[in-house]
Amino acid sequence: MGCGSIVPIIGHRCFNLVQNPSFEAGLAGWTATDNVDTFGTSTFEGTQVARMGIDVASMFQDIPLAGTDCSPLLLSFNMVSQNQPKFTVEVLWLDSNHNYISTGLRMYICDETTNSRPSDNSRVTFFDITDAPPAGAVFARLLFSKDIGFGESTVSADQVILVPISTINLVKNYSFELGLTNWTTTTFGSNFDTTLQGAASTTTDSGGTLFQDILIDNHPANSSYLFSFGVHTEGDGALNAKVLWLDAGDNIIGTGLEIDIPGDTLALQQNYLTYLDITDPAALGAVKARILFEAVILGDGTLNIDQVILARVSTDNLIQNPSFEDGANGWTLVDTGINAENAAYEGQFVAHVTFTGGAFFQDVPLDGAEGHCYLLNYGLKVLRASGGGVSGNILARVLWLDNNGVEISLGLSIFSEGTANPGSITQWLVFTGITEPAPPGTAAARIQFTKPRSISEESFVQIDKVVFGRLT
Ligand SMILES: [Ca+2]
Ligand SMILES: [Ca+2]
Repeated sequence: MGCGSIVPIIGHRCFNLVQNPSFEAGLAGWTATDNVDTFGTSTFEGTQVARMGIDVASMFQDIPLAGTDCSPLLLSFNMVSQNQPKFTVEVLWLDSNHNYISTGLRMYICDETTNSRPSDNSRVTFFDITDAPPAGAVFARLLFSKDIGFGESTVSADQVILVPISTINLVKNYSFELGLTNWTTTTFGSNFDTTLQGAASTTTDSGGTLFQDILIDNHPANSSYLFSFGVHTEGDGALNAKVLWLDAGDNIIGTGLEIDIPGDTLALQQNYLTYLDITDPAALGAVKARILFEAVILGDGTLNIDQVILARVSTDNLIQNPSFEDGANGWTLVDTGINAENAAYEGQFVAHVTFTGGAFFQDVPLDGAEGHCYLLNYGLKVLRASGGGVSGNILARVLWLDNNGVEISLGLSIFSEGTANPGSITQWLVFTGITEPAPPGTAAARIQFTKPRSISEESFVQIDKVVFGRLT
């Protein structure tokens, strides 16, 4: 029994397949944890993270594929390190006896990629997609492995997600491991130094455009696509990323999404910042999706892009006014402001909650939601005044509502710890969660964020660019 054969019906498993994904139960569910412990400092989600020590360290979990339709799997996790040595993350396909069949995914994270810069908050959220499980695959082994390090060498991982998605990554040479093969540009070059994943990225010190056209004419009309990438700058660089729809004559006939990233945002991040978004449905007659990056460099600066993902999903982003560029439109605000910011996660505006606490939410009507799971993704920024103590927490929740607006049950709860850098330099943290399947009678999802009162009057929390949609 396995992929490619008839498997017993056990119900559709569209939710996060990882057991104990945020290490709230210590290392329960994780096997063969070598030199791994859980810690309550540097938490990203909830109260604990897995921390791998100075020597070699590894941990894995074998995840049954039953009920996943043998779809490819979207992988996400967050890391922060001290003196990070070489690090690999693998998804291996196993047979029913847990014997290796083939490799679904292997990420290589170069030394120091996830080091805390300058303090405790420059964390990196990674995304990747496996290939389709081969015939006979019964388990996916998710394996994290750390090389021996030097000094205070620790790697902390949190909020691990492995979830079915409709297709593999459709981008060719998506991580620039072959330089600019399959990409079109006159101003971007190859880079083998500052990478997010693998041994190479692409870089520009003069700005300009970089694009790749991807055939989508074999997909259902009006499909939506998940789009993700990582971007890093030194000096002053801004980036605009788009997915455009092209007809058979390569004419642009529509825009699927646009992500506008201010230079100040990237300058303050001091590391790769990742983005995940979902396009509008493809325009009628669309034959290709064009991924287009437009970089602007002012003065001395370099900008790197790595790990570009485009995969078909089952809905568009269902959030109205997801990046607060249209003010409060679509949202209900309780003691929450919409602030103009030079360093928004996306665009110019963010939702801002002060130290006194506050909340905001949006009810998203859903059609035929029963049995389906949804992805939630957002950017979070926390300012914690020096000596202000842990004060940047925010609770993100998805609640299922019936057609009278009455709460049926909880679909997802993310406790964003927001381990903020004390002082004025703050980075964006990228959170992702997958809901449970929506229960019978679900007519809407309430996406809500609630921040308790903080101790320090200087602290605040900002949320920007909220994504909510179905992967399968
Ligand atoms: Ca790469
Ligand atoms: Ca925004």
